[in-house]
Amino acid sequence: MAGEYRFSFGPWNVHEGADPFGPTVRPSIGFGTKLKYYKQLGFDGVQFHDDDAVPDLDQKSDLEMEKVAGEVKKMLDGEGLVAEFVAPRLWESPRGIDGGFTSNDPANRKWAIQRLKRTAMIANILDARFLVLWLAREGTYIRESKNAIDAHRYLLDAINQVLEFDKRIEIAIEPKPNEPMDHAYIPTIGHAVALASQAVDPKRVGGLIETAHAILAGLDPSDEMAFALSMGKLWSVHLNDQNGLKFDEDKTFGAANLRGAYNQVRVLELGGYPATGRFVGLDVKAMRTQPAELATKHLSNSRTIFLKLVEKVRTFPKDVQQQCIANRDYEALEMAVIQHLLGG
Ligand code: GLO
Ligand code: MG
Repeated sequence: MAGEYRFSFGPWNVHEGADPFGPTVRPSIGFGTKLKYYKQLGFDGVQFHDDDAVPDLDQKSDLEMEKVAGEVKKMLDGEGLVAEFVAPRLWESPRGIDGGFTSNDPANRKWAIQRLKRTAMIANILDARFLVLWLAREGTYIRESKNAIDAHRYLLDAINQVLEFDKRIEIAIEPKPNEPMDHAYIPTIGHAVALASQAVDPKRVGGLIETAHAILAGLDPSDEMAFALSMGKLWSVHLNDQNGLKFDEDKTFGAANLRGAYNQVRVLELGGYPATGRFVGLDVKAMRTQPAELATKHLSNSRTIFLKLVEKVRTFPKDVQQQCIANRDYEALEMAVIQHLLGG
C-alpha cells in the first residue's frame, strides 16, 4: 500500500524551531544531510524553493545558477530521489516585502516575473514537472494599499508570462487566506481554478491544497480537495493539521482532527489519487519543544498516520454504509465511522 502512494516534503520541514517570539532552538542541518533523511523516513520526493536548490539566487548569473542546479540534480540522483516541484521564494527578498507580482512598484513586479522564469529553468534542470505558487505576500495588510483588481490581473500576467516562456512547465497554485498578510489574494482552490481558467494555457495551471490553509479559510480540506479532483486540478497536497483559527500550525497530519484527516484520505482514495502518480506532500513542522535528535518524527508519524487511515478507508464496511444511506440513517452512519476509527 505504501508503494501506491509516494510521499514528499521540503527541506524547510526539518527546521531550527524559530518562531516570531523566539530564536532557533535546534542546530541547522545542511541540505546534503537532510537529503539522507528522505529514504530513511519513507519519502521519495523533494519539494524545493528555488533558493533551496540555488542559494543566493538573485546574486547569481544564469550560468552560475544552472551549474549549482546541475549539482543538486546529481545529489538527488545519488540518493535515488526525485524533485517534485520548485517554488519561487519571493517572500524573503527585500524586493518582495510588499509582494512581488502584486507590488505597487513596477520594478519589483518585473523582478518577480524574472525570478519565476528562473525558477522554471531550475525546475527543468531538476526534472520537476511543475512550479508551486504559494502567494505569501501577494495581498495586503490594509486594503487601501493596493488596487485588488489590478493585483489579480498582475497575478494572471505573471502566470501567462512563465507559461509562454516555458511551453512545458506547469503551475500549481497553493491557496492560503492569510499569514503573513492580513489578507492574501487567491485564498481558496476555487479562486485558483478560476484564475487557471483565464490563463493562456489553462490545462497547465492547477492547484496544491494544504489542510491548514483550507481550515484557516473556514473550509473543509476534504471538500476543497474533492472540488479540485472533480476539475482534474489536484496536482499535490500539503497534508498537515490545524487546531482551529490561529497561526498556521503545520501540525502532524491527523493530530488535531483525526476524522478530518480520515475524510481527506477518503477523498484521495475516491479520486484515484495514487494512480495519478502525484505525490502526497507533508508540510508539517516539528514542535519547538522537540529536541534536535527527535525533530524528524513529525514527518514519519504523519506518513504512518496517513497509511493507517488509507487502511481505515479501505476496510470501512461498504454494506453498512449503503444500508445507512438507503435508510437515510446518518446517525447510524456517523456511529459506524466513529466505531471504525476507534478500532471496534
Ligand atoms: C506556508 C506554506 C509554505 C509553502 C512552501 C511551498 O504557509 O505552506 O510552506 O507550502 O513555501 O511553496
Ligand atoms: Mg504548504
